[in-house]
Amino acid sequence: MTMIRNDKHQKEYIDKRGIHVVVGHYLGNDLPWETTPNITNEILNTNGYSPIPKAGDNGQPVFISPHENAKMKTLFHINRFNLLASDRISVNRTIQDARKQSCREKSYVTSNLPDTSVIIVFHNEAWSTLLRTVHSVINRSPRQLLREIILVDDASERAFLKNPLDDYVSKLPVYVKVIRATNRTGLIRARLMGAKVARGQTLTFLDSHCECNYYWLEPLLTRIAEDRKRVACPVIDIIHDENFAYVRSFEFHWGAFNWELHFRWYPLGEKEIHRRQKDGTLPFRTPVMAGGLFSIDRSYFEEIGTYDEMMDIWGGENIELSFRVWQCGGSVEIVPCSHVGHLFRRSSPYSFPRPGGVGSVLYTNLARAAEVWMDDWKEFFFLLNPGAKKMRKGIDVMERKALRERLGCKSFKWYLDTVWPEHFLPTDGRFFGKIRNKKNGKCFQRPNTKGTARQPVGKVQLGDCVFETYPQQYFVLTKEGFLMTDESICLDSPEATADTNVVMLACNEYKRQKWKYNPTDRTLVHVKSKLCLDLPSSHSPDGLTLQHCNKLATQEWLFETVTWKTS
Ligand code: LR7
Ligand code: MN
Repeated sequence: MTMIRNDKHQKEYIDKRGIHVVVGHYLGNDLPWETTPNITNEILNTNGYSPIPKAGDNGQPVFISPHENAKMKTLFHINRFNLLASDRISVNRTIQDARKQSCREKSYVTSNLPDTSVIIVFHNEAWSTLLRTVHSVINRSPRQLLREIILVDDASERAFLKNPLDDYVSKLPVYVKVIRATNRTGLIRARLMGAKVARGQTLTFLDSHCECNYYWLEPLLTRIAEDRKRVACPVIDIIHDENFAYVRSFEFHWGAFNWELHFRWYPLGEKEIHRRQKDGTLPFRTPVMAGGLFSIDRSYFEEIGTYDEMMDIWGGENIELSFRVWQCGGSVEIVPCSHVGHLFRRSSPYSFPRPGGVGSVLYTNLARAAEVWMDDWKEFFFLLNPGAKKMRKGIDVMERKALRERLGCKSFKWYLDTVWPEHFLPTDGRFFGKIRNKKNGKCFQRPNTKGTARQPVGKVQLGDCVFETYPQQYFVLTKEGFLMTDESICLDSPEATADTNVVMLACNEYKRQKWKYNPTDRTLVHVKSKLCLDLPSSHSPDGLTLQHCNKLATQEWLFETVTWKTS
């Protein structure tokens, strides 16, 4: 079985001390959980919910004592989170109000807002996490705005998710409808089943392991009331997979993607930060939504073509919906006064019961999104992702292309230029390719990603140039002089003095990251220090350095274009 890294979710940033911090991540794998020892059907079908008074209250972590370690570890495998801890926390637990002061001062007139149907799809979710999601919605939403909760069971196998669930929700003070897929259909089609029966003016989607914070719903619906073509997402806080602590997340990140079309969080662009300095409660646009948590006007959802029904199981639908909404005249935004916690896991607990497993499912979904929405850039995606290219022949996206036509949507170039000008994809005015040193013939190579940090931050190495497609050695040089590569990292010189190392760091649009390539003498000059990029030195031997310009071959760089467009 092939292992693919599907590192989808993470938030990370360089803090004031220059330390790289990862605050949430998701490392999917396709290890069959069946190989996990000692999980009997009896354990799987037992609802172990047995809350201990005050455990986890106020979003505090719950720790399991060492003598229960073995039990904890066994149960951890079932959902890939600490089920024993979750089962000890009340489904009605309190959490800390994660809003900042300026948000708390806002008031909302609920009578002016549209109501919503909350749609939660699940496959083999634990009782405690699923019901904690439901109760957090009920406890922290104004009753007038909560039309109903729709639970869509995507062919779960657990006994407690059948009749016991129906009985339990029938006694809740809010109307909760449970509908079921007879066969595993995947989260995208399961959400469509929910949307079909929903009656609210808006739809609000949540994953089945969330905790809604205080006043989470009003700010989202306010944005839609003002403009029905807005898709509103909350700030996603972190519920810790090991101890269920509710951890407030950063508001200064937006969602986008990397060269593999995997969702990524990146620090907000400079313009957006600037605009928000006056008022930190202002919603900000996001090029892509995370996917699981958002509100949308119900009729607008239908108008723009709901989801691509041919997308299976998991993945890609958030990219597709985001491209579609932006390119077809709507907007996707993050509303900083709305916070919802989501349980982040490091791997996926469920099977992908399809030929080819997670890889072919995800790549097919991504190939569909690319084929319909990315114009020229789909060729870039397929060039760099042979796994997706393999799926390309087998997909039929005629209907989705017709939808794009019918809606008169804008180009992907418009999307990049307007919605995500900070992007690191090649474009017409940019160099894209390999950078080779004249003296030793070696190529620029981005730092290896090691450990938990996903953005490949570190000193820049040279490697033997690879002739085949090799994204590690591909770089973009923008007209403005930023030398960037995948994952939004840029060539930077923290010291900006002679004989110090250059590094790849999160792109930040500051002068320290600007370079000027001089095609006549082939130097790459650091704009701020006027120093030249050079090979490692005895003083700084671990990577490329800045040195006084000396016209030697070690300071000559050959830019070799890689063609990515067919036309
Ligand atoms: O076959 C399936 N059927 C389902 O009903 C597979 C999953 N599901 C359910 C599942 O029970 C859960 O409620 O679908 C939901 C999402 O699945 P997760 O929680 O395993 O996925 P995730 O949290 O890794 O998923 C993120 O990416 C997905 C891509 O398809 C979806 O867009 C998820 O909604 C999305 N989750 C979030 O955006 C939460 C915040 C993460 C961040 C940042
Ligand atoms: Mn999830």
